Amino acid sequence: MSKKNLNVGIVGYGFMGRTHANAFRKVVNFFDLPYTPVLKAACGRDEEKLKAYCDRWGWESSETDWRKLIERKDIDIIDICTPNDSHAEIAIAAARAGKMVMCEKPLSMDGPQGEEMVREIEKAGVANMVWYNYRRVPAVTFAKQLIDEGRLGRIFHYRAKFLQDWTISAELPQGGAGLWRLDAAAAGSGVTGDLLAHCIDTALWLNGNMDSVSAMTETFIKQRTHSLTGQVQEVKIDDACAFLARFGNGSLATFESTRYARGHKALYTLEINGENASIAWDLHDLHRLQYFDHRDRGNLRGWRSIHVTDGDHPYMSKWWVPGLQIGYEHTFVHQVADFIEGVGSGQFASPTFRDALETQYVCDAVLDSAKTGQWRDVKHA
Ligand code: SOE
Repeated sequence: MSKKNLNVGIVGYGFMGRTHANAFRKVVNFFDLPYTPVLKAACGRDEEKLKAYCDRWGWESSETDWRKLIERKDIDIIDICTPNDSHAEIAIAAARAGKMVMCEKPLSMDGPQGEEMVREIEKAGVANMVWYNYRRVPAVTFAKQLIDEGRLGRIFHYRAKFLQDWTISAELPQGGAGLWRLDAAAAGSGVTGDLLAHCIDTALWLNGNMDSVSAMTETFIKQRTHSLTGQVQEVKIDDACAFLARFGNGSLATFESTRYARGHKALYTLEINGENASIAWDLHDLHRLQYFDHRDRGNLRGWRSIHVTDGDHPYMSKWWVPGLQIGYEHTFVHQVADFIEGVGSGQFASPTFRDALETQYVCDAVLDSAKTGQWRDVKHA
């Protein structure tokens, strides 16, 4: 490891490649960290696009083969921003080479593949993390603090949704840049692994382990042209998924995700109802946490809309002045900050690969339940 610097080698330059590069660049301007991330090298197959990406974001060098990137002695962290079907191969090779690994969500194509990744990363003993960024929206982190303080009391209900509408057109192809999310061979699953995985990660973090699930899924458009082959092929992903869940703490939950909710672009909402208090959060109003406390004096009781922008709110003392809000991109900055703090302290920040495997197990149980029409128990990592 170069002194005081952590040299990052990123694989992939799409949407996530941009969010991560932005976070690696900005983090030291706002956070005092034990190491400084350096944008050392970016890797991708298309040389022209790679060059444009490096020029725009300031990556010092480039590689067109991720194996070469991993072999490089001057790289400390491998950051994986590729489609889901390549996470395992890259992460395992990186771990074996002694690199720290940051991996885009979901961890893997399924639970068994995730288990192999956890085995390898833990054997290598390297720092590791999966980019479930919504945990690090200050309002969501604040919700976690309120729950951990016991303010909600016994939890009865957890409710989450992630709604989009970008795949309604039957003309939209599957496969290739961006659209690999519609191709089961590259994505593993549809909304379950792509969107519900976010909801599940947050839920496990806020509300503990899930015991069992009962799910239904649907694929509304059965065939789409594949961008890479030009052939009309069967669509094998789930376009929509809804499931019921029982948590270990006795609470009941409902989860829903779809890419067919006309009018919704990225509506992630969650609500938790406890004996004493409830909280609600909405990605479209991400800097606010809604809070209701039954212990307030009766005639003053009501939902408070807390503007999570004060210096004593999570992460906010690092940014501007109270009242000025931050947004989506900052969740990635927080993730880098926590990762680097974890490297410094030796206490790896969550979600580690092992934490993310738990989400994978829930996804597996959900998909299996939808296929069999049966309740399924969730395996635990
Ligand atoms: C899909 O449209 C997507 O980009 C997901 O892949 C991301 O994880 C989510 O944060 C936003 O939506």
